[in-house]
Amino acid sequence: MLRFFILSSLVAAAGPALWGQAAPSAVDFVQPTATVAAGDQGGTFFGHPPDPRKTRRYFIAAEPVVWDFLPLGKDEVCGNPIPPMIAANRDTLMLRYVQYTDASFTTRAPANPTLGILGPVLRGVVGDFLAVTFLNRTHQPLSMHPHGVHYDKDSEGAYYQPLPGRGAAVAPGARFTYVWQLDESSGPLPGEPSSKGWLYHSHVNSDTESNLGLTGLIVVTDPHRARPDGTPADVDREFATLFMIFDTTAAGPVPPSAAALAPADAVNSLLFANAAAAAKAAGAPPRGSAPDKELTEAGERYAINGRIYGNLPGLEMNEGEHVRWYLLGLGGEADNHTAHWHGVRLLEDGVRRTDVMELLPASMKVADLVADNPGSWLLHCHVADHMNGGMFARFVIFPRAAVGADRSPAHAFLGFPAPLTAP
Ligand SMILES: [Cu+2]
Repeated sequence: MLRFFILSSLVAAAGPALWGQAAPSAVDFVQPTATVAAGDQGGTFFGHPPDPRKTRRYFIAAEPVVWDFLPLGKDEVCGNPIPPMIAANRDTLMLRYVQYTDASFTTRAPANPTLGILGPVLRGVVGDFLAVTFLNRTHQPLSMHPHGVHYDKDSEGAYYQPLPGRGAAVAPGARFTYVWQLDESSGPLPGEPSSKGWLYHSHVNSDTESNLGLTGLIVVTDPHRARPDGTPADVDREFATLFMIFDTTAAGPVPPSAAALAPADAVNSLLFANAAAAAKAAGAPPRGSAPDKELTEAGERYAINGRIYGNLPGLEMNEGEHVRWYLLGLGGEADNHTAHWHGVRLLEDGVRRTDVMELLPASMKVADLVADNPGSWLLHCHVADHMNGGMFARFVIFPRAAVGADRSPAHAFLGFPAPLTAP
């Protein structure tokens, strides 16, 4: 209730003047390619519907969310004092991908808390198609652009000239069904681990949309090394972690008029009235000047899955388990990360033993570990500035004898299952 009141007040305080004074943005360049009036014009793969016996169906909406980078309110791992600018600005308006169980988009699929801000994990084996119906429940054109899979132009989900595909920019309220083939080139080579992780993210204004939280993971498994449900047969548990410095001042486009926004859209409309937009309206300092740097630093969050200072929950496993970790990076030139696990050693992409994985923006790596050392351990970025900024989490290996709440549950794979659509 208090949170709603604060948001309402902020929306009211932003006022119509803010909308009128915003500078034109790159998004003004965008002509949505999928509209409410046209209906869903997707669902095909190079002109034909995919074989339903090989197609896994997903229903993903983009929705606004009030995101807390620090839900515990403190650092229980390293005991750092939380910087006042972060403690005072915990609620951040972001966008995220949310999975639903069917095309009515009424029942949410269970979400995995260890994924944090990451969207739902989409998965299949080589030979499958993923048919992903995307519904845009925000006020700005968005998309889903996949890495690593095979697609035609309409299912590329990226907006640029000339001739953007039909799924390049999905208008507010509209939907589009992307069809992605998990062909041989999207799966692992025989010498690679039995599954690969690929990023997906919105790609109308890619950088801004990643900073708003619109990212996720696709997992493709080698069918010869898979269980019947498509999960890799040689591992017991999966985790995915995105190392990314979020710029929480990332501004969305400005709606045509404040009057066009319904009250129910208050949370969504506040996205357009965030700190960056307010600064612009007030006369923003030139880029690179000291005040601009302060503004940027005030909005930076050195996060793992959108959580900071040890606030990412659920990285728990049991002694003896074979655990697969999908490592992702995104962001800008400061996003050079070195993910370091204490207490365990990992096999990087099947070729190198290490306990540090190097990540650059759009890096996608697989690390396998055997949980052979029970205890509570630190996972952190080894870049000193990033560690100091809160880019760390705790993971736990429960001893073999542990029972009950001290044992990690057996449902251990990422993603809400999407069975093949026809038997
Ligand atoms: Cu880092």
